[in-house]
This record gives sequence, structure tokens and C-alpha cells, in this order.
Amino acid sequence: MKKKFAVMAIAGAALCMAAMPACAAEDLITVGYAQVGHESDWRTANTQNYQDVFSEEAGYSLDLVDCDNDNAAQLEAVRTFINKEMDYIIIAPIQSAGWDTVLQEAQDAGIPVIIADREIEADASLYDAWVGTNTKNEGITAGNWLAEYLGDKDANILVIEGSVGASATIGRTDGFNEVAKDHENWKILDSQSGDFTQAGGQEVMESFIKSYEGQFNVVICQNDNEAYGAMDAMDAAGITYGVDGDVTLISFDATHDGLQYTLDGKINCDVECNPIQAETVKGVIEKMQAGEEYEETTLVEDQAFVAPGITSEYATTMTDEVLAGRAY
Ligand code: GYE
Repeated sequence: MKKKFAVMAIAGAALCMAAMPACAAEDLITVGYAQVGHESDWRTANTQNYQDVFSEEAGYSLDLVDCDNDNAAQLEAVRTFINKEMDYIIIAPIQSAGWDTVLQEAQDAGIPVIIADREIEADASLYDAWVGTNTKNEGITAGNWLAEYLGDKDANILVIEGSVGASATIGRTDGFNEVAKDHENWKILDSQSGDFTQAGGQEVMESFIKSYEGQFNVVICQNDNEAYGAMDAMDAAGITYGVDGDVTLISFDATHDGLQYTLDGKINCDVECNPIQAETVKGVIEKMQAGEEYEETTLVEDQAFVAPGITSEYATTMTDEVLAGRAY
């Protein structure tokens, strides 16, 4: 869908050309990015990508606030952007709920808001554009791949979820459950949040091992960092995983290290979520800036990867070349 941005001619914000020497400070387009935090490799790559793309050379002054996974801090960051009269506000929402009031405040101040990475539960009239990935589809892909891999074998599944209330958690959980409900011999033994961190993944896996040792054959981690923690916990307990192991390990993100583990056969399937989104967001801002029609919703495409020796209609089999092409 396309829409034309109504509030035009933002004072003093002209787009500088890449070839020009750094623009004068007053000519830079000011952009506030309320970033989730620094919980994962995915997030670090996403932050770096914004810093690279929204550079002064490109005509931007980027104010990126690391909200450290604290919802209140993120609302505060957005309010600070409004008070500073930034030209554009980008939000990667920690929680999907609770945005109506602050979005209304931004709208009243005439500042366009782009929701990035995750989704929010708010009326679309309260923000201007969305750029991100379809995490429900990622969950469905994980489920479809597992069904293909296991055939009619039973699955006793443990899930290490992402941060509570994050759309990436909700989407991956809902998507996977949608497939799981069609498999009578799949049982989800437990599902707990590891907060998208390595430490969280390890802690949850250690407690799962205490409660369910010998009872599970599938572990699903909703991001790569949680998978690294879960692998440490399983190593310590002498539990084998991956292509030659007792436990099938599924992860999400497909960052460089996640794909290295997939290539090594430690992760069976890693479902991609692409953190490289800043160029797309910049494209939307450029169109808004020029008063042109822009995409209200842009989906960043994902695929999935499986360990060598596995072939799948849902995923690409890992090779050295695939890994070499993964910069983050
Ligand atoms: O999967 C995880 C990060 O919102 C899609 O957040 C993102 C998720 C990503 O912390 O690693």
C-alpha cells in the first residue's frame, strides 16, 4: 500500500548528496531511533547497520538510544525525540502493546514515525510506516521444517522463547504452534522466556534439563544467542544435539555465528531474520522528505538454512559459500 505523507517541507532539512562533503549541521535530517537494546548479535548488527546508513555523509544526524530492553526507557526516549523536535522518529518496539499515547503525542507534534523490526498493537493511523520481518512466518517455517525432518517420529519439544511481550516472540510462538497443533504426536513440554540473550538461554536450558532430562528430543530457541546458551547447558549435562545428536536444535536469526554452528551440524535448522533494514527505512524517509508516495508497509524477506546432509523444501543447505556471504 502507498500513501502520501501530508506534513511537508520540514524546516531546514534538505537532503545532502552522498558525494558532497559533510553537510552543515543545520542541513542534516535529524532522526531519532529508539533501539531495543543490545541483547543479541542480531541487535548489534541492526544498530551497526543504522549507524552506517544514517551517516552525516548521507545527510543525517542519527540519535540512536539503546533502551536496554526497558519499556519505560523506550517510551522516555521517544518523548525526548519529540521534545527535541527531531524530523523523524524510528521505533523498534520492545513490547508490542502500550504505544497509543506516545504515538499520538508524536502525531500531534507533526513528527512522522516509522515502526521498524518488530510490530506494534496500535491503529495504523497512529504511525506512518512499518519496515520489518514476518516473525509468524518464521515460526511456521520452523514447524514445517521440523515436520519434514521428523516424518512421523514423536516430538517432545522444549521452547526457549524471546522477550515476553515482543512481537518477535509472539509471532514465532504463534507460527510454530499453528503447525504443531496439526501433529498429534508432538508435545510441547514447556515454553519459557530466555529474553533473547545467551545467559537467558543457558539459564532456561539448565532448568529444563533438571525438569525434563531424558524426556525431550527437540529444543527450539527463538534466537541464536539463546541457542548458544542452550548448547553450553546441554554440553555441560552431556546431552548431544544437532545432526549427530539426540536433540534436534532449531534456532532463529541466522546470524554469522548461528550459521557457522549450522554448517558444523550443531544447529539443525536456523530460520533467518534479516537485521539489515536501515537502507529500506532510509528509502521511506527520502520519499516522505520529497513529498512522494511511499510504502506504508515493507516486508524484509527471510529464508531458512539447514545443516549439511539435510535437504529441505523449506530451507537452503549450508555451505562454506553461504557462510562467507554472511557479514553479520
Ligand atoms: O530475533 C533477536 C533480537 O526483533 C527480530 O530481537 C528481532 C529479534 C531478534 O533480540 O535476536
